[in-house]
Amino acid sequence: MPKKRTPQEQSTDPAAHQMLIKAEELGISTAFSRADAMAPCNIGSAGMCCKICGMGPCRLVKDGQVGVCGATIDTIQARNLVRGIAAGSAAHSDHGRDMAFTLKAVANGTAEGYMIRDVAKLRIVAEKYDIPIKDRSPEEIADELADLFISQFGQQRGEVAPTRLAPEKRQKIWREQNVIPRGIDREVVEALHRTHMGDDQDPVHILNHAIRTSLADGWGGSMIATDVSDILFGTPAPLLGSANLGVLKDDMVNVVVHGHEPTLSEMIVAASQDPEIIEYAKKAGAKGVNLAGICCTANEILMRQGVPAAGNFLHQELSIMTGAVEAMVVDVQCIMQALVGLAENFHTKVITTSPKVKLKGATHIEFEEGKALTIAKNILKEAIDNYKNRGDITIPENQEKLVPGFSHEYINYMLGGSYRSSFRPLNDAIMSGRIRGVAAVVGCNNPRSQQDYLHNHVTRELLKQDVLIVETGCGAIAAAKVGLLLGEAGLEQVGPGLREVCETIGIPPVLHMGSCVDNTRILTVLTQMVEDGGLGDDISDIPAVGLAPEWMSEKALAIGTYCVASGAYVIFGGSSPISGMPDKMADSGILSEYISSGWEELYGGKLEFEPDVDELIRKTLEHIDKKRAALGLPVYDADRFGKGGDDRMKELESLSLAERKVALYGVEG
Ligand code: NFS
Repeated sequence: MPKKRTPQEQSTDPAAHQMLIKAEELGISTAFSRADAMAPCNIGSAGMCCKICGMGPCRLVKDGQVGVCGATIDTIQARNLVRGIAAGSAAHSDHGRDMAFTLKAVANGTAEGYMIRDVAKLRIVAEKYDIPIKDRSPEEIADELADLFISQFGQQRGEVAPTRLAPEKRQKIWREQNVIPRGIDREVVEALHRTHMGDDQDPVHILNHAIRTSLADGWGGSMIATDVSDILFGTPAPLLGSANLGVLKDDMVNVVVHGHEPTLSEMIVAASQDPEIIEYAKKAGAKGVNLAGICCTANEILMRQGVPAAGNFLHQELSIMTGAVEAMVVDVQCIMQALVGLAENFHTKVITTSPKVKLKGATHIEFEEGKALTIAKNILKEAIDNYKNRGDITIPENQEKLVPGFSHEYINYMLGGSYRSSFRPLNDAIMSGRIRGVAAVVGCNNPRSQQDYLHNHVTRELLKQDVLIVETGCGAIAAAKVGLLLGEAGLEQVGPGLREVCETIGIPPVLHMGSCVDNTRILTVLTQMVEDGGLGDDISDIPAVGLAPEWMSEKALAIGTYCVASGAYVIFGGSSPISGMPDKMADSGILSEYISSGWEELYGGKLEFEPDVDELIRKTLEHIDKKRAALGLPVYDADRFGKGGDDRMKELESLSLAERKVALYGVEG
């Protein structure tokens, strides 16, 4: 029987503790308690089960055992993995497709309430794809760009267009390995075809297609999603936000938007400020409508509008547990089926909005971009009408401020200003050793580990080692909840070199770069770091690592794989979906080894699953130092810069000029 954990063991977040105690008192199950009650199947979780045909499922647990068709363990694991990557790529890319359709509708004036908010970005993106911009209206440019993006999904031959934005050397590697995606949908379909019974059975060949499929996501669908979102809703720049359940209000109608696509949630933000809606809410006895986000929808509207985040993935049920949520509005992805049953214990209405996602028992108000504003207002009116049904509420006080909004464009501007925008100052700081390297700490919550612990522990430990951190997804919200996304507030936790850089530029040591599709911003940053010089000529040369300590979704597998294909070392925490090996099998460990050192040989990046968090941190630092050495950079020395930044300045101020020279340069006179 698996162990039942205490709330403190289930989460590091005090707001979650309060809600988990309430759940226990009311006898309501949550993902936390269900994870405790159900141990994962140790055969399936390790990838030792094949259920792709009706002759099985086959479980390969004995030495030398094969499936009914003769399939070996490595083939089965490769097939399972590529199917997960295909599902993840499909989810991100379908999101990108819908964004491209919205761009087309906006260009043609058929999308109610939408506009092109960032014309500058529209022109920059269009130029990257050789779309003429001179003497053309934003709508004309957007129309052609939308057509180009839409065509990438159904393209049959050639190369998916965004791949040409990668560093030259990277593109050459992809061409040599024949992994450039031909069309976004084509690669997902082919992944399913190849893994149908009796098709591709060479694990290395299957995994080659895993790379191609993931690239269709990172340098395809996801990149399109991010660029179109910025064009339509604005490229993020820093602003002040807040995070955790304390953002819910006891005297307002609370509407939680949850899921992934910004199209509807942005319109709900606009509708919530409409005088007609505010008046409607007041008539219902509330002060107004209070919006809050969960999961990546939270990140989308937090990055651009400063709308507070009620929490990350594992907070979706907990927000309803407050009793203060009139409606939870969901679109696609990461939505737990348990929400409807849970909401029945309270007054919360769960409203589904996507033609692709329905939950039995939920209210369905289907979103159409042609009537977006009207639909958004109708949804809010449903929520307001529900305010009178509110019973007892318990809103935890916990909330923390944060500064999100670090788009690639803003980081570029912040490092060099309008006229000299560049990543060179960042490269210089890495070259001098003030910054040891960069780590992306991204991805989900997983109720099998203590909520937020791995994200924040890894982040804090790396900051002490002068590693600059960029974050997206639920990881970013985890950091936000403990104040790591604030400038000064986070700085006492970081090493002296990094601290000095952060103080000089005026940034937090942890940069929130957006939702999970916005991991493509990280690809763009890495590409520009290569182009700005000093750190080699490909992404694989940069001292950088990607980490997903609490991963659980197939989208995370897709992201991890496209980062590897782009040249990054990627480490996942928790369990590996391909770890299982029957005792003493002849080719034991072949697959784990292949996605690590095998892929490293081909792409310079590697994928590993590391359950031990200390080991994960050690490997991260080791890799950063290995890349520094390969570039001929000075060995990282924590004491080289002594005390950093403002601390150091205060010390120096108290010295005479001569003493200062000695202190600074080690020279007398
Ligand atoms: Ni990413 Fe966003 Fe969160 Fe994981 Fe789900 S919300 S797309 S998949 S759980 S980080």
